[in-house]
Amino acid sequence: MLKIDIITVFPEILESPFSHSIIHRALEKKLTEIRIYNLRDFTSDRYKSVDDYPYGGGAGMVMKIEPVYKALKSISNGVNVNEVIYTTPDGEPFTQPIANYLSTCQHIIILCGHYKGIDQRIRDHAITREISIGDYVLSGGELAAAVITDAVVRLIPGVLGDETSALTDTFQDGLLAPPVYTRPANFNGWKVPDILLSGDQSGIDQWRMEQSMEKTKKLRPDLWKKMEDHEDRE
Ligand code: 6GU
Repeated sequence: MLKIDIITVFPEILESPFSHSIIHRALEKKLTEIRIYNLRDFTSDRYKSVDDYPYGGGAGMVMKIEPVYKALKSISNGVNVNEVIYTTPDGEPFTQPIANYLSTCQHIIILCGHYKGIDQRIRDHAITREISIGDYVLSGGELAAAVITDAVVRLIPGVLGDETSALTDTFQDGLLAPPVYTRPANFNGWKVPDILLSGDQSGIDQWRMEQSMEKTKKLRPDLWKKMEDHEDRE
């Protein structure tokens, strides 16, 4: 079972994201375990300080080594940890293949970045993977950790009701998902495409594939090109 340990200076931010819907149910069904650790609990000075001024001067504070080191040591406690992830805007862009891989792990730790970042020596010696969730800056790594955890947990077998539904996600086959519709078939003249009402399953499958391809070409030419290049190589 995948265990996810998250180290943060703002544990409250991470309460709600895992308390609802699919992730909440995964926790209830014990398909995964998520633990939130407060970095301040691993300080040893009376001010519980987790940050300090940067060597060489400059604006902003830097996350100190000792509390992070102590937290990592206490959490891993000799057991095998697959990845120690640090969330940071200068990390590797998070993608569906990374989520797929992480969902196959036994134990991951996510350290939420804060302030101007963390002492580089932790990155050099204790972090195995640095992940960004996009090219914009968040005020802290907590929301990124929540995004990563959500994307990973929903892929764990048994978490989604319909076992096949993660396979039809946008990105899972390199294409955007086709449009979906539900009742009524006609809302004030806004109509559901006839093919979906036809009962012709192979026609429907073909329509969905065409829609996926058209959408991808139009909205994400970068993804489309990647898929064409990939097919050329095979
Ligand atoms: Cl992982 N952290 C922060 N602070 N900002 C981000 C990010 C992470 N990913 C994109 N922006």
